[in-house]
Amino acid sequence: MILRVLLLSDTHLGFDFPLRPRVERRRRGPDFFANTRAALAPARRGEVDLVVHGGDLLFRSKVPAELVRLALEPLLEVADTGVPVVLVPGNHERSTLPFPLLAAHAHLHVFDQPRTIGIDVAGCRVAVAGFPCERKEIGLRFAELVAATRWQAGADDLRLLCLHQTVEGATVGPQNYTFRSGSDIIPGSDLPNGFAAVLCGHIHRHQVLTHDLGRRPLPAPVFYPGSVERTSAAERDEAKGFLVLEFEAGRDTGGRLVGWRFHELPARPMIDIDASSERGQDVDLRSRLRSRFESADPDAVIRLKVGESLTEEERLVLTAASLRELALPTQTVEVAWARRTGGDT
Ligand SMILES: [Mn+2]
Repeated sequence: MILRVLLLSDTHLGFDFPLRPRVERRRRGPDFFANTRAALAPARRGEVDLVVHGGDLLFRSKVPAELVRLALEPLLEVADTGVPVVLVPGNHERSTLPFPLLAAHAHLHVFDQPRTIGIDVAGCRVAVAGFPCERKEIGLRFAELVAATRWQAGADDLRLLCLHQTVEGATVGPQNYTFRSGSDIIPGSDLPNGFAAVLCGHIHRHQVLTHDLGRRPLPAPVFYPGSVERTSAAERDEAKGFLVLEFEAGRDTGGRLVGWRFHELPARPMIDIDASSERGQDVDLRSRLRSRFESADPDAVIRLKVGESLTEEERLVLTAASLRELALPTQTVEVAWARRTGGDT
C-alpha cells in the first residue's frame, strides 16, 4: 500500500499583503497566496493521502484575525475534502497559531504542544509526531521534546516526525552557509530511529539531508521543501516549490520511503540595481532608472541599492511614489538603504 504525503512550508502569508492598501501597486503578497494554493492543488485533486505544512504559515505573529482566516482557507479547503492536514507552528507564528479557533476542523491538526497525532489514512494507521518550533534551545532540548510527543514504535503503518527547526548540515544563502552546531541546531545524531522520514520547515532552500557533517547516515532522511516564494534576496537563485513523498506502509517497519519528487512553483525573478552606479552620468538618475526598469524583466522584484548620500533632487527620485511611476506596473521595487542617507549634511 503506497501512501502519498504532500509537504509544503514557509508560506509566510501576509508578507506585503495589506488588507486595506493605501496605494495601488504590484505587491508580493498575492504571489505567496497563489503559490500556496498551487502547492495544494494535488491535494485538492485527491492525489495525496496527507498534507503537512512545515510551519511559518504566517509572516509574523501579530496579525489580524482576517489574515489568519485567509491564510487557513487553502488548508481548510483541503481538509474539507477529507484529506488530513497537519500544521507545525513556526517561529514566525511565535510557535502558536493566533486565533486558533479559526483552525478548528476535524481534519486539520495543529501541533499546539509536543504530541503524536494518530490519523486513519486510507485504512492505514499513520502516526505523526511533532511539536511547535522551539525557538531557543533546540540543540539541548530536542531529545526531551521528541520524548514528550510520546511516540513509540508500535502498530503504525507509517511514522513521521514533523519539525520547524534547523538540522545539522542544512545550507542557506548564495555562499552556501552551512549550519554546523549550536543551541539552535539539531545534531544529526540526535534524530531518533523509528521514523520513515523527518518533514521539516524553517530552512527556505529546498534540500534533503541524508548524512550528518561527519558523513554518518541519518536515522531518517530530513526533507525541507523550502519556502513557496522568495522571502529575501538570499533566495534569489533558489528553485521554489513543494514535495510529494511516497511511502510503502508496513506494520512492522513504521513505513518505508520509496520515492519523492520536488515540484517547482513559479517564483518571480529578483534583480539588484545599484542606484549609485546610475549616477554621475550625462543623464539624470530618473531617466537612467526608467530605462533600467524598462529593460528589466517585467515580472521582476527589483532591489534598488542606495549606498551614498544623495542630492535633494535624487532623493525625490527614490520616493515610493516616484519609483511606482518609474517602474513597470508589473514590477515591484524595494529600496535597500546601505546606510543612513538623506541627513542634514
Ligand atoms: Mn520561514
